[in-house]
Amino acid sequence: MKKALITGVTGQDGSYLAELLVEKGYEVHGLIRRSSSFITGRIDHLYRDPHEPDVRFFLHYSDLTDSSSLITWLNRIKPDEVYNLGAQSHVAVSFEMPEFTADTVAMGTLRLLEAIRHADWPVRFYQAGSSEMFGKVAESPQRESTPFHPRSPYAVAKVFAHQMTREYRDAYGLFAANGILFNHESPRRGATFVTRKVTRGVAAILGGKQDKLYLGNLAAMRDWGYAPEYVEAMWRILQHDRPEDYVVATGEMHSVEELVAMAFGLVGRDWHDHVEVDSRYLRPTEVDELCGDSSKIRRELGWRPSTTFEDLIRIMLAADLEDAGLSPADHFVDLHGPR
Ligand code: NAP
Ligand code: G4F
Repeated sequence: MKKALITGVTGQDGSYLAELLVEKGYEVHGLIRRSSSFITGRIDHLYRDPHEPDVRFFLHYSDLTDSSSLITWLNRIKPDEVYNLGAQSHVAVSFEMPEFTADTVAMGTLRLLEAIRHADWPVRFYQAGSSEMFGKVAESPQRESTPFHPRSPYAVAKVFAHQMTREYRDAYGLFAANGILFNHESPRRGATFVTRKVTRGVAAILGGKQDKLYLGNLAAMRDWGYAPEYVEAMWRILQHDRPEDYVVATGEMHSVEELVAMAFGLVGRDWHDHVEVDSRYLRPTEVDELCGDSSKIRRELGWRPSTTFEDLIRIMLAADLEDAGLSPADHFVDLHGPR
């Protein structure tokens, strides 16, 4: 039985990755932070499922800012694979908390790499890199060789983590690989990222809980995919016979305005009646557009996305409508008309 260690297991990707690895028969260990409230909502079903007594899923307290606990758990668990997904992952927040963001994202990765460097068994390491590293893009679509031009403290810290992962691979021969993942979303997406903010907002408006949705830059363009498919890419990257870096993306780009029009359109509403721009959500420096070229991972590892932009918004909106006590069947309209 293979063992995996996941940082950031309570987050969107950590929860889907833990599910995937448990399904594949791994013994899965997740590191969680101490909090005064419950933070395991996305993974409770794995931890507690009484119908799956064979599920090997364990949680341990740690923090990417705390070397000693990282070293302790690495050496106690002796994982075959380490997935470093932990991060202060909100770009806008990183402008307000640059030091904590760098400590978690940049130094946290280095702490983990140092711990692995001293391990006396073979460990495969996955680093959760981001398309934000391309920032003010030098070419479009972006691929593995596109130069980085980060535009936020978060992105600068991710570039450090990416380059440090490459350095440990080259200098010490570690099996250390970078995924460069473009935006990926799901019903488990944090509520303050734009896709989820919009789908939750639509559900709240239909439920009569609010009338307006306040957003920032509607012109920004992103390449949005479906998170469960992206964690499959992470796993494939670590199963390859050599450590490499891969762009993971759909290759399709949409604006925030298109996202908003789609979400309101799916329930027969005109977004102009509900959306207002609030300058508080604008960023000091913005990434105007991101679109990924994932031909390397498609060619070498056989990974490809299958969920379309419309289906992604439908999946998220249906989940948020249900959460709000509304039936998706009663509210969705057929955007395409009779076929
Ligand atoms: P997320 O939902 O925000 O989850 C982040 C995770 O990191 C949470 O489990 C969080 O724990 C944990 N964390 C935060 N600070 C930490 C610290 N100091 N020590 C240890 N853990 C800490 O993010 P996600 O969307 O799943 O993304 C996973 C990773 O992929 C992140 O590294 C992110 O930067 C990167 N990424 C994401 C995307 C995307 O579109 N989703 C794209 C490219 C790269 P708490 O629950 O305790 O807060
Ligand atoms: O949903 P977002 O906050 O995601 P962003 O900044 O692209 O970052 C996400 O994807 C990265 C991968 O490229 C990850 F590395 C990172 O960890 C995170 O998961 O914002 C998307 C776009 C931005 O241009 C933002 O300015 O939407 C724009 N936007 C417009 N109004 C808004 C809002 N973003 C948020 N969060 N909230 C708004 O009201």
